[in-house]
Amino acid sequence: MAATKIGLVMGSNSDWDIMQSAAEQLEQFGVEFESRVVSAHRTPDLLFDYASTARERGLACIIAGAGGAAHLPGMLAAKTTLPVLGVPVPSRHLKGMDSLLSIVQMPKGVPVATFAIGEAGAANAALYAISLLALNDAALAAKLDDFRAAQTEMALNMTLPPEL
Ligand code: RP5
Repeated sequence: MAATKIGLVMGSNSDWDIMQSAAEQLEQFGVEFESRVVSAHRTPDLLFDYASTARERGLACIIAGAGGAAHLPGMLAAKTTLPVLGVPVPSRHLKGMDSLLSIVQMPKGVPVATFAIGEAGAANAALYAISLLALNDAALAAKLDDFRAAQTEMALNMTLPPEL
């Protein structure tokens, strides 16, 4: 049977402000997920264990948010062949450009799908994870269609201030 649960991890609880956008999106679609702090440099043993058991524990993919020298998604991808979706969390000094480049510049052979810096990236990573599950779930695919249709409807109904 296809795995239906998403792993949502982040390097610190300070990432939650951003990563809760992913959690909210998954909740909105009724997708099961587990969330926890897993740090590449503070809890490397946990990281290895988390990634190497992810498939047998029934995860379909892992969304990983990290900031700064954001090696968490890449290290997870090194220890599992499940899809790893990396979210660059904005950092204090470099505004997340460091996180983005750390996550996106994986050497050939160990892929990490990289999303936008910040909340949009977190939400889109969740939507992408949902679209992976929807490959084997027609009801979830229909929910994605409805979600897109609602966005279209909203944009079509947008109004602007009257011209001067
Ligand atoms: C990374 O370091 C985390 O992903 C976080 O974005 C950043 C700062 O962590 P804290 O010092 O706030 O715990 O590991």
